[in-house]
Amino acid sequence: MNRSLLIKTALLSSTVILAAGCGTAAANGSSSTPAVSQPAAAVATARSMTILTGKMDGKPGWPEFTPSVWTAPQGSTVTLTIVSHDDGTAPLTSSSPYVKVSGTTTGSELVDGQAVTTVNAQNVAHTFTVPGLGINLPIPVAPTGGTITVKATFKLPKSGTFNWQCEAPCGTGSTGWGGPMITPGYMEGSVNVTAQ
Ligand SMILES: [Cu+2]
Repeated sequence: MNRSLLIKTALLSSTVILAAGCGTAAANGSSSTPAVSQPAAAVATARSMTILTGKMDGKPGWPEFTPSVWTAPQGSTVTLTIVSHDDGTAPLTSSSPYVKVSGTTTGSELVDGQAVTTVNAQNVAHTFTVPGLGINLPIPVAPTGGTITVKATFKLPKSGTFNWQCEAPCGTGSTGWGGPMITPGYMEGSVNVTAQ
């Protein structure tokens, strides 16, 4: 067996152990290496949010994330999927920190399956930004009449209520910072991380 095949086999074995949830290296019988202890609460959790346009939610000019509040347990690793229907841009400046992905386990996010670390400032429609968790996910503009999907994985090491905010000026008023930008349930909400 060549080296890369060995590594593949080892990876497969550990995947099986993780999937089973209760396996050990000894039970697997394929290795004499001591079992690496997994963090007790390394629970994989999936969450999803949808971004509706104001037209869709019945309040023109007021796009919204729904649900705007979700809960996950402390210690979990969350894969968040955000499906956006919004084909309107809310450009940032290219020097804005919010064009960059941060806080994810890979350092990137998947946009329609493609890993990116930044989104072109002119192409940003929204962001999902959680300062208390160091998370920023820029959401690109969706194709007209279609959707764009942003997927990212991050850890939730501490419990508490963490507010999120869209940092792209997608709201009302001359600056785009009014209306939905300052109203919970639209471009603001929270992530509630429950203590284990
Ligand atoms: Cu927004």
